[in-house]
Amino acid sequence: MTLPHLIILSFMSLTGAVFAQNVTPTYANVPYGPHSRNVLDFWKATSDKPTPVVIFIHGGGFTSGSKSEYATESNLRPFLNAGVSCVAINYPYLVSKPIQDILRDCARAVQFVRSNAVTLKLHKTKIAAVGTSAGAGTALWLATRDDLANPNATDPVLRESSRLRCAVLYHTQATYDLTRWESFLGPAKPEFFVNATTPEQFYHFPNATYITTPAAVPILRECDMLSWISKNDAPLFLDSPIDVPALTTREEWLHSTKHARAIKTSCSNVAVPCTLVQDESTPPDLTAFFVKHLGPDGFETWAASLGISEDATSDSDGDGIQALLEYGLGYDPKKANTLPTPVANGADLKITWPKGSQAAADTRISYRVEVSNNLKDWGPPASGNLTQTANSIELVLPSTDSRSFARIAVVRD
Ligand SMILES: [Ca+2]
Ligand SMILES: [Ca+2]
Repeated sequence: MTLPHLIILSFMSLTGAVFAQNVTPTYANVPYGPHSRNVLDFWKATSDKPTPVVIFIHGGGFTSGSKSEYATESNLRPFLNAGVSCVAINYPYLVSKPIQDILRDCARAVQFVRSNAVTLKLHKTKIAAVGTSAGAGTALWLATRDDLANPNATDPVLRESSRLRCAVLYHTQATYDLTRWESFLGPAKPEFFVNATTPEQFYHFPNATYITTPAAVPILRECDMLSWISKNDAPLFLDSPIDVPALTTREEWLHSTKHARAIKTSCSNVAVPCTLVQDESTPPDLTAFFVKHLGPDGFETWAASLGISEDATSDSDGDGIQALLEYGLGYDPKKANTLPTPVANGADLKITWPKGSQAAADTRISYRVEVSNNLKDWGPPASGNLTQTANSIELVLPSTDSRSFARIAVVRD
């Protein structure tokens, strides 16, 4: 998969002043919800396999903007040529819904795309988002918020995951808990609020002081992406070129690099990969970012070379060992294998798992060994009992330890 560098939308394009050739969608104005702006356009990449998909989320302060801004040849063609399908969404403006509901609508768009993965031949786990300004903040919220999937929902769309594989944010805001902005932007100035949306308009609060009441707390928390950032969230790529130390205009206040740095700090606290263009000495490669997260990984390349399903849980030889584990242990996914069993090691037991050579060299693969005394409660073995080498994992089960059951999982990040 190769992707030329994504064209960064200029602020001009946010005003709709775009005169570029558009790509006709495969499906246009598909409703993903009941509101008139719950519609999306879909462009299918040509492929005989399920494709990754990028969802574009427009900016405009939640008061303007359109999915059509992303329909251009220059934006879409690099993705489509690289075998990545594209979606651009509209979502309701603040005039009809508060921010907390708009964000949910955008999550529904992700869930809707995922619910149609089979029909549209999309890779269910390779859904990325790209957003500008308000769309970037929304993509950040989608990338970081706990999964909204509700397995008990009567609506099948809401049973789907709302999570993203990765997200690219241009001119993003750090959080839609507006009470936190001063903490990373410094004191606000009156000129920042000329023609601004008020907090009452933003959250649909009944009055100006409601934001300071306990009733507002859960709503502010729901909209606070900085607080949603946690371990294992999707990797982020940020580009926020308004890098001025002292903010003087509303534009700078809304799109300052300080927003991106607040995100980056929160990400680094919990080891979420976050690249900020403005803080890199050499320009980071956006194409490499997409290829890393949306392109075939080591397991998929291995599965494709052997002609088996790229579904990690598949078991093409019916030996009860799922494909990802076969990859991790270097087993043949087309021939029945048996898992290692413990052998005597003095008074102790010892179990040795092999590592597949491809998996052992795959930086996205790790091995998780757990032990148990009842096959119900599992936890890590005592340090010192586990030895990993380049081609095997050896676990000692001491006779003095009641935990005599062991299991291994192959983890793909
Ligand atoms: Ca999170
Ligand atoms: Ca096998």
